[in-house]
Amino acid sequence: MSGHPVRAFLGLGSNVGDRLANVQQAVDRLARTEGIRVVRASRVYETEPVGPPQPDYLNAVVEVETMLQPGSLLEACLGVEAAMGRVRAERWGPRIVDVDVLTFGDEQIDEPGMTVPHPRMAHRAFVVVPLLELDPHHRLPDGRRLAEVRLGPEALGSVRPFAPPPSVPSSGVPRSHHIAGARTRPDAPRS
Ligand code: GSY
Repeated sequence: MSGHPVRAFLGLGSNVGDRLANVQQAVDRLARTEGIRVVRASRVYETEPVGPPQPDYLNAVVEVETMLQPGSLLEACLGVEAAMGRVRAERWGPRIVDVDVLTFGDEQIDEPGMTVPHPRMAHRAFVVVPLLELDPHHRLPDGRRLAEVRLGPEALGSVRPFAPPPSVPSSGVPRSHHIAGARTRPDAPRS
């Protein structure tokens, strides 16, 4: 665990079984993970699959505060996937649940098995649209704000609001006055 909480965004997706229940279960499991506090969640969107033909996804983004190091946060996300029965068969194939680390504070991490910010997030409407809801001033590593990303009408049309945000259970990590990567005012520079 690190000394102070870091704000991170996680992408959730499901296109197998009871998709909405899967997204909710992923939020619940994250909230029960030591060192993670789920702060809030975006609405749930139904999204057309990117990749090979497969059923539509439900996607959402959650904001968390975490005391974990990036690698441990990734492990926790993979642990949620495994606990929910995800078997990693086909790389771009259908899945019960997907929990991706999209951002970790302002850090840029490029290690085997972990690239953060997620390298394709700005190209994926199923990430951009829910993340915009939570952090409209979000800055990408190239300096652009997320709101400046121009997604074509086709990409935007592939993402439709489906359900209100999953409920966010309270979790044990205490609130801190200083969250790395968070802003005290929307336009303030990142801490
Ligand atoms: O990258 C996560 C899994 N995934 C998704 C997804 O979550 N949503 C949509 N719309 N398409 C996807 N293709 C893959 S792979």
